[in-house]
Amino acid sequence: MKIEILKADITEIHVDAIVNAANTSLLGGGGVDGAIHRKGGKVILDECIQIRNKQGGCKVGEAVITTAGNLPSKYVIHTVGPVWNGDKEEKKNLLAACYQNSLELAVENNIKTIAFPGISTGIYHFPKDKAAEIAIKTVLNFDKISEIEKVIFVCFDDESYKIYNDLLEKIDKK
Ligand code: AR6
Repeated sequence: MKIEILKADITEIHVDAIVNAANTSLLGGGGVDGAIHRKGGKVILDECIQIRNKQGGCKVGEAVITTAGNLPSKYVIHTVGPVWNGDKEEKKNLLAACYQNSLELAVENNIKTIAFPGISTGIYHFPKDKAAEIAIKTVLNFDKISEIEKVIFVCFDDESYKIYNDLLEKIDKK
């Protein structure tokens, strides 16, 4: 498995699946969620509504999958990150669960290349450095990671891009 760090808009990435930082309603919102629904078109929302009707949305830490409409990827994996407040240890575990469950869904759907945004690091205020550490650790420790060919961490700002690069450099040197 290869790890790549990009400073980019995730809606423009050509991979099997991009991950969306959604909310429990699955009905869209702001941030990366808004961008994905806007560019992907109505197909994504329609499939999200079908999932809602079946299982009542998506819980924090869990993930669901839809096709990707007009986006260059084949699928969108929607996961719901935790809001950074209250019990911080619990929130860290829930963020790890987002990455873990997204990867599980990827393997189940034969997805070989996947791009993650910084789940919870926008409107949900999870500290960017802690979130990046959890993201990288969870990916590297995923038991079926050999079934994935490439994981891209998509950073939207310079600060996140530097955090991911610094962390990966540290790991390389170990
Ligand atoms: N491509 C890549 N990354 C992006 C993009 C983009 N187009 N747009 C934003 N980011 P956020 P959250 C980054 O707020 O914190 C929504 O309303 C952004 O800089 O999108 O998990 C949902 O419906 C940040 O680093 O998601 C939920 O209600 C990261 O993506 C709520 O926001 C996540 O920021 C979820 O909040």
